[in-house]
Amino acid sequence: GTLGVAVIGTGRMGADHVRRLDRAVSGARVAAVVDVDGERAERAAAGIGGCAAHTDAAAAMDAPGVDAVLIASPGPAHEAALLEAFARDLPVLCEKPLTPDAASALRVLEAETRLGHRRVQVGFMRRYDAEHLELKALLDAGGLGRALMLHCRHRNVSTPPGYTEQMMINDSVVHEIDSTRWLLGQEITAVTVLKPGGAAAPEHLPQLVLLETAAGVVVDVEIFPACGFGYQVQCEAVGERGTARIGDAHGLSVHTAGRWGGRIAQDFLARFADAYDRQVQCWVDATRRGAVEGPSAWDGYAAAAVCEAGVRAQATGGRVAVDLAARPALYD
Ligand code: NAD
Ligand code: ISE
Repeated sequence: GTLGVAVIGTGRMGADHVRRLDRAVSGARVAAVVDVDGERAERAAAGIGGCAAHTDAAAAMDAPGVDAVLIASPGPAHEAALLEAFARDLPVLCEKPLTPDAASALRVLEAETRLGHRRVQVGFMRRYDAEHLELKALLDAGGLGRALMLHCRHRNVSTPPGYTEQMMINDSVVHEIDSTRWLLGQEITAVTVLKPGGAAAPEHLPQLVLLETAAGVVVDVEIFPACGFGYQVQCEAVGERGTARIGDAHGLSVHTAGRWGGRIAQDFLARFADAYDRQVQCWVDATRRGAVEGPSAWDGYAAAAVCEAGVRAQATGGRVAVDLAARPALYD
């Protein structure tokens, strides 16, 4: 039957997922919404038949017709919601980051391991983006020979309120950390962060994050959280026999009056709209088959462990080795 989903957190991302489940995705319905801000939850539920608004996640998970949970609250609230879902053995799509630090991510991993089966898909939506999928297929087929480097750029127009320097790693570069692990099929072993100087607050200026992988691939990431002009996610892979890049301008390009140009997306909701749709549709389809696919709690934990090294590298200026627990057999 139709999958009844409780959406936890109805802010920017959660409200977009509510709309997506209600209108874009097949086989699912929004059965309940939750927000600590009750009025926001009411607004999200308005106009969706049979959708109840809650301020408490546990109550929403116990509501009639709820078969699965989509967590879109802020990262620090994810662990509690995940453990509530595990207690009811409900399947979960959890927005990234799984949790904001490695110790809490490991607790989630251990709780899922105790259940004995996978329940969580983590919202690393780039794995569902057409360009990223094409690059991965090329690398997997050996089209560039052995991969040696990735050059990545991650630029946002502006920072949301409360965005901190650490969030450059935990909230933003966590996407490159996941796409590096996924594109290359390797763990990340060390992180270094270089900061160009300037007068503005550090969280508005770009930083360069260097990742090293188990097989010696070097990855550089420019994270520029408040570049002012647009949303850009670019990646160029360099292999022994060539290069391939994704994330250049899409869409209409106009040449007139001695100039040429086109549009730049202003945010992730526009740039990754198709990827979010595909991500949620794949989650709904797998869940209805009784399967759990996509980025796992292990991927969420591994990313958190790299982020933790990254935040230490940011603070100390040194190269920090990643400390990764052994991978439970559940995630082989
Ligand atoms: P937001 O601040 O716009 O919304 C968060 C909402 O959660 C708010 O309405 C807040 O009131 C509510 N909330 C806070 N604590 C809660 C709790 N304990 N239970 C229920 N609701 C609670 O934030 P956002 O930008 O929508 O981010 C939400 C999540 O989505 C984060 O994990 C973020 O990292 C992730 N995100 C992912 C992407 C992506 O590209 N995949 C993009 C943006 C955000
Ligand atoms: C945000 O939380 C996201 O996940 C976006 O994809 C990313 O571009 C942005 O920097 C984050 O703050």
